[in-house]
Amino acid sequence: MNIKTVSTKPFSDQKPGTSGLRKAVPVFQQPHYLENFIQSIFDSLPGCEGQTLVLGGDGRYYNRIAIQTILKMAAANGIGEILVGCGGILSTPAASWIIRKNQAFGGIILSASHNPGGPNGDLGVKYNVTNGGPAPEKVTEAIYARTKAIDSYKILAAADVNLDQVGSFKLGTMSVEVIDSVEPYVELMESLFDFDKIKALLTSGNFKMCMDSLHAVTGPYAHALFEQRLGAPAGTVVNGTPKEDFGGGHPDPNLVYAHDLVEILFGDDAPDFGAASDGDGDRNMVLGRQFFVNPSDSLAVLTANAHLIPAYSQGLAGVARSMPTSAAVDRVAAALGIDCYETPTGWKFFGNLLDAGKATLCGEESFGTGSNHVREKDGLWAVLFWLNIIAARGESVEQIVRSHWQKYGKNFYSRHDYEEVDSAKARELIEGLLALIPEMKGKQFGNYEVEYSDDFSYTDPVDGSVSKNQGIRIGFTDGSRLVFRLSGTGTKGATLRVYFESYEPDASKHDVDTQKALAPLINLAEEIAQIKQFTQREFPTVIT
Ligand code: G16
Repeated sequence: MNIKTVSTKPFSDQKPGTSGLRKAVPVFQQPHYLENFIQSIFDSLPGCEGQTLVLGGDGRYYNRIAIQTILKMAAANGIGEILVGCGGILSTPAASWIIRKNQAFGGIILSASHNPGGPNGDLGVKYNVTNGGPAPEKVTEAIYARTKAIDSYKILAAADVNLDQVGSFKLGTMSVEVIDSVEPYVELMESLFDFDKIKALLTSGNFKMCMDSLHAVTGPYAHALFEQRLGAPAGTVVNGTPKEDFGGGHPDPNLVYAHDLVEILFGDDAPDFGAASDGDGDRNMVLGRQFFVNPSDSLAVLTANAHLIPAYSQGLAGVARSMPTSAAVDRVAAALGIDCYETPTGWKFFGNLLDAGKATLCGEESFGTGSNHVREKDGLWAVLFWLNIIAARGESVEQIVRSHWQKYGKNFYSRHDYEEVDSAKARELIEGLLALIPEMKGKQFGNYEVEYSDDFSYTDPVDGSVSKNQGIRIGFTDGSRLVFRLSGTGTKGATLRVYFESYEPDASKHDVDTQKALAPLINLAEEIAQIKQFTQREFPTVIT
């Protein structure tokens, strides 16, 4: 074996964010940049020699090149076997499943999720642990510490592996299994949902759906599931061929970036159901005919209807949501008599709760929902969950959500994103709010009286680890709240996220436009945080 040891110097900016290391492609293309981070992962994994790792990504630009480098470095670092998705493709939930199914040591996922791709787009590298979920903070901190001290990396001098054919190869002494990227995931989905019922719905002739894969990784999975396995007509999946630059689009399933789908669902002769997923397939947006389902509501509706799904018909152990996610699911959990956990933003925080059997379903306001079937959020799983509910209840998306609000009340909820703002100014805004926290309690702003204000801190109920500085909360005595935090996934400047929530039990008021219902809180956020001044923006980039 021809293993080369290459001298290198640390880069100072390799701290993993909310979900792995995300940077612009040209940053990753700097000599040694990718290699340093990968070697730091291997150096932080005691006992990885001889073990099996899973490798794949969302197919974005540089995916293939990075995979070849990682394979050669894995071989040089004594990894026993790598399972890699055919074409280098694995959606994030599929990668999580492959790790679990094969009891692998862990996996490396190449994705920058919903961030744009292409030569000037973004790339990301994330390490997932044995449970199939994103590495917890203690692991990412160890990797980061290593990136600051690294002085060399190891790589095998060898030819590239043919990734486009399922089969077994050798790279030095390491085995490389190129596996079918889609089939194991389809089998998993079939084991969870009532495919016969969903198939009857999709082939009834009375129900039309549109799945927009946004030229990203879910295309092959969605074709296999909806059109091939569940009988939906060809053309149900649109933008279903993954492209390295996502067709120039922004693969983020929200009302702004998935506007083509929104136009279809809000247009004439709209389908009954629409859904979109993101770059790596872990997010979902669900739409009914002329009806948008807020992700926080989606989690609440899935929880309230889980008894209709074969995999969850025996009941849920508990549910979990990230702190900024609305409390809609809390009300369902209370009615079901199950625990509801509030974690910081980042799917990694759900891992312990799922492993310990404390939570069965998890969800986030950022278009993420999932369950204990894998340890990542799962976009197509959520779409199938909705289809299964619709098939079982025989009602439209809108009817299901409206009757949910009628029963539990409605949490009016919105998130305003200010993208690519000056990092120093964004930090100043946050510092200003932190300084206000001690004097907030009891303060009166018009009709609003502050009940509490803090910088959210989380103590993991399973391992006792503490995660501080997870977002500023200002809660009012009427139950409404404001949350401010800086995104941990952006790569250009800073992204400020402001979250608004209020509760309305009276069904006769549920039709009010969300932005109107939240206007007093939106104005209050401006008054308290001076968002326009710090961001130099009159309006948010994205309103969800
Ligand atoms: C990641 C995390 C999610 C988080 C989201 C947004 O998702 O896994 O838990 O909610 O980022 O995080 P932030 O608000 O810090 O930008 P994804 O889909 O980008 O991997």
